[in-house]
Amino acid sequence: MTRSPFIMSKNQNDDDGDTGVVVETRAKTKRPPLYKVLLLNDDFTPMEFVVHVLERFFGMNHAQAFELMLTVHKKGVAVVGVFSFEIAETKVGQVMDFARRHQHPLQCTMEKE
Ligand code: TYC
Repeated sequence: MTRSPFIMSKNQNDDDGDTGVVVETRAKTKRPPLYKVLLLNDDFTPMEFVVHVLERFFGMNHAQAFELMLTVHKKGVAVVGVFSFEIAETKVGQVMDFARRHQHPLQCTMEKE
């Protein structure tokens, strides 16, 4: 008798060595880690310079940039964006380089989220 996938006779027990459990597998595609870019307060960098940095490198409008600058000024530090490692590293480098060229002590760092 043929082993129909639909009809199993009394004598057929489907004893093909497996347990008949269907295991659904999903490819494990891990999302890449994200990094927070942080801006630190200091007593010397002019407020308008920080606002300009946030507009120029983080795509904020003037109102958003001013508000976030004030948050850093009052709280000491704030997250200004969350990016992949490469983008975060680039942003930090751009800010640090821009601040250094203008002789301001502004500090920008990144940390894994
Ligand atoms: N505290 C600075 C001042 O009073 C302004 C400032 C804000 C500096 C944010 C750095 O990340 C900073 N001029």
